[in-house]
Amino acid sequence: MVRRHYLEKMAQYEPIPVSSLRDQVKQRLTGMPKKEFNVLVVGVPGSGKSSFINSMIMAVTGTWHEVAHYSERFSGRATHSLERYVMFDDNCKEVHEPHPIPDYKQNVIFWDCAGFPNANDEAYSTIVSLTLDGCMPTGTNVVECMDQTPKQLRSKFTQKVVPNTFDRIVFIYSADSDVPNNLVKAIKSGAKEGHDVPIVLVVTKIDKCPEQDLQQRIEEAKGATDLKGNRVRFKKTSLYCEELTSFPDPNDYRVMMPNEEIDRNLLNIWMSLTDRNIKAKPAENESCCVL
Ligand SMILES: Nc1nc2c(ncn2[C@@H]2O[C@H](COP(=O)(O)OP(=O)(O)O)[C@@H](O)[C@H]2O)c(=O)[nH]1
Ligand SMILES: [Mg+2]
Repeated sequence: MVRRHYLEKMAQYEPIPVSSLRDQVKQRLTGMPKKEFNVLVVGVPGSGKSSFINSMIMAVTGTWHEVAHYSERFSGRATHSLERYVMFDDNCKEVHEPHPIPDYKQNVIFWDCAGFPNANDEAYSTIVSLTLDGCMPTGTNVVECMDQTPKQLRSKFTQKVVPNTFDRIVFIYSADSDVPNNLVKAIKSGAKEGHDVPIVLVVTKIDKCPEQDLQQRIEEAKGATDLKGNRVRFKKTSLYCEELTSFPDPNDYRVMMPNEEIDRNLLNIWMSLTDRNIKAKPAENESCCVL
């Protein structure tokens, strides 16, 4: 009897296959309202923002395409500007291939915005606030804006250039570094100024953090983003990267080897991000299909 209960309980927790989860995400993306769904991705340079954007595409399509430029450390191409990426546009597939999500309306947009660990609170929170207002044009050099006063910034960016509002902020925190508390503060205060955008925390590079430090860093990052105890708006994962997932043959045109665990984490992030019930302030015992 006890054993039967145990087995029933275990069956309840049996994770669904990654392929079913992927189908759910595709359905979710297809069924989204027609208007743009804008996601602002912030984090310090090198935390994995570009890798996150590319990995979120790979988790759904199964193939690697460098949509957002990554590995700036090695190429010397540090992106310090605001970049706009239409997720699953035609760059996510080969020319001769059918689209991996045929009825998807190409309306999910990720914005890659560099943040800085010692961000001067005021300037950076104004930059976040102006971005969320839709007043920062693509390509704006964020570093050059950092030494300006909020007033100067507000008088410089007065025109609304992004027609829709932002729906989510993803804060990328790399587990191999200290929590950039100033940056988190600046993002929170910029997001508050009349926007009320839900913040989702993604802890990356968990492979680079010793196990004994990982939990402490996660708790610190959750504390900073007010997400203690929340499972829906928080996910820890490694991302697709040369160090972990490249094909053994460096000339392999596929570049990255699919990885079930990374895909499961990222597909769950897709489900949380696109959950319509997520409001700016987390409800108590918030739940979503975290599988
Ligand atoms: N080991 C490891 N490396 C990662 C991970 N995520 C990203 N990287 C690497 O970290 C470096 C910086 O990533 P990138 O996406 O360019 O960061 P960004 O500056 O925030 O856009 C690149 O070399 C990535 O390949 C991860 O989870 N594990
Ligand atoms: Mg980048």
